[in-house]
Amino acid sequence: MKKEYIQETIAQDSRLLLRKMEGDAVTTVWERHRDQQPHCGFCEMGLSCRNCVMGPCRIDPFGDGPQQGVCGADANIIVARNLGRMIAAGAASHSDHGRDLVEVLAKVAEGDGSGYQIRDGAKLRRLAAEFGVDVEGREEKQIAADLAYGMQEEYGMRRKSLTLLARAPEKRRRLWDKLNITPRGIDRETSEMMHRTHMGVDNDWQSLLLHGLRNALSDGWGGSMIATEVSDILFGTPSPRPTLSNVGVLKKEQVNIIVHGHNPVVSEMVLLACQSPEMIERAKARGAQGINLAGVCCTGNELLMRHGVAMAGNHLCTELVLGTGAVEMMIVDYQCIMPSIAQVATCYHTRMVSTSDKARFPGMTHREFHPHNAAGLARELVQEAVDNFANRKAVYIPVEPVPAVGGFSVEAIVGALGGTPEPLLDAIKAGKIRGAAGIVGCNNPKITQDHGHVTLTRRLIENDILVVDTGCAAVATAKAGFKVAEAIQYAGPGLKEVCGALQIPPVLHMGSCVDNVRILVLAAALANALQVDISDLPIAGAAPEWYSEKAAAIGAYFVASGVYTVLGPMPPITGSMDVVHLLTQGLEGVVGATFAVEPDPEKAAVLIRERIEAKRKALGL
Ligand code: XCC
Ligand code: SF4
Repeated sequence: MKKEYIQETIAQDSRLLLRKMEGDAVTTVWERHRDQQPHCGFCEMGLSCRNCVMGPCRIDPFGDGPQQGVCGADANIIVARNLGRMIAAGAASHSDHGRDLVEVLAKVAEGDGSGYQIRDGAKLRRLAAEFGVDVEGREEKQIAADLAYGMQEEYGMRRKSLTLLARAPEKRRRLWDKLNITPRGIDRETSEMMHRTHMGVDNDWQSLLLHGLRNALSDGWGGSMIATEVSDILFGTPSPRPTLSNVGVLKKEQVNIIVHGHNPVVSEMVLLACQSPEMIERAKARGAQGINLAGVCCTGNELLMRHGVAMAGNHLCTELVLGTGAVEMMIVDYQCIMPSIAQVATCYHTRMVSTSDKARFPGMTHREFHPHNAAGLARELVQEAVDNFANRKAVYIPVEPVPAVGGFSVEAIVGALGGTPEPLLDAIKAGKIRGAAGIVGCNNPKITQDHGHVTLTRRLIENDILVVDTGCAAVATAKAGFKVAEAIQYAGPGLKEVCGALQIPPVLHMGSCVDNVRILVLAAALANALQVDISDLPIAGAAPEWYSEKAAAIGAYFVASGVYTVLGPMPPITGSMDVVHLLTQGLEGVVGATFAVEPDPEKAAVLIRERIEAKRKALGL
């Protein structure tokens, strides 16, 4: 029997597909979430530990039962250790994605990266200069080789601090040094977190949390930043271009292929294959009008940012898109790919293909991508998708797509402003724009899909706060129609005037999850221009529907960089009020920013507005 349950989604396409798939007797994430109720209270509070085999242990939150694990760890230690491992997993995921890109860059430099190439040579040179690589009079491949080598070193133990930290304001860097949280090596900080959280190592909860910040910074200013920058070098730096969003981007008359995951190394090659005249001919010979590539989740965002490829949906849409019966093939790489989706696909004709040696899924065909075979394999897969068009049965595409504009890299934003951040600063100083907020992160079945993102965004732009967003948040607001120039009608008068003059939307799509570093870079540039610290700026971050360990790492590097960050879902820390107080209050006096937790987006908007106004006042604005 069905229990009383929160509304699943505010997105019309999701709602219609969900009803349809119930009819198809397909189980989705929402049903499985219901089946898990009630969630384990110990785990929800972060009070369970299975870090060793003297346990597993749990702490009684009511004080009647045990207050220590077998080893003697108390609630503070267990909660801090669990959070630390969560951050480590998130940092590892982003950074390993970055590593894969550096490997492709190295292959291209060796002349062995068949099919991949350097598309933004100017950016290659800029990055190389930051890494101290000689660029004068040298060929791109030589520069790329040295840059790739320098980046590989960032991952290990040969640095005292990460190279790209130099982009942060000096005040911030001095603070990190003083707190001893300057990240040294990307893998080093993650590895050290796993070490510290082993039984009998770091048993000071505050010291554990500080290392959590260092570990997160190794992601934000290290692994993720490398991922974004190398993606730009290999695939081009994004610039504004129109696109479409929601499940209506699928085309009844065409072969539909969906890419899902995170690393553009796969999706870029699939895009090239879809554009090949030979494949399009093949599709036509089989009765389709063409080949339509669309994305979901972040690899979709990568393609959207650089090529305007349409976006079929965010995290909680990844099962639903298959319910259209219109998808010939879904090609996945890694991260955020629910292991359920191949099972969903069995009800339709969709072929499911996994491509990464480190990410396999039950029921998917595994076809592994490597630089030397990527172009050929992508063509083979597209050909198989085309041939699968013949197996289509009933198709249900219940909505029309919503237009959007993506592609707002820092370079593009500064370009739109005429080459310097000054006009944006002037608008902020004049109070036309009160400040800016970065809205990021996932969907989570604990929150009505897109409700958090859309409501928070609406309230902020209404109040003249510029919104930049990434990841699944960015897809939510695209589907809601906030990402077109006409959306200034929803903005307050000042924001409306500024965005209207620049002909940009009031909500700027800055990319995928690793692209949250674009927000860091923009914030650092604004702080540097004003000669203040990031924590002095009238800005804030929010993750209204986050679910993933990666989002925990992102939130932590935002806060450690000085950005006040409001989370929707509560992280598993309530078992320790000491930890809760440190993260939501104490950190203000340490790094100049804290977390807040507020699942109601209306109230989250108020928190962010208060923060921004307080920062304006402190700056004398
Ligand atoms: Fe995944 Fe990046 Fe979250 Fe979306 S937002 S659910 S992490 S795809 Ni980053
Ligand atoms: Fe229990 Fe300590 Fe082992 Fe954790 S590390 S399982 S608290 S004995």
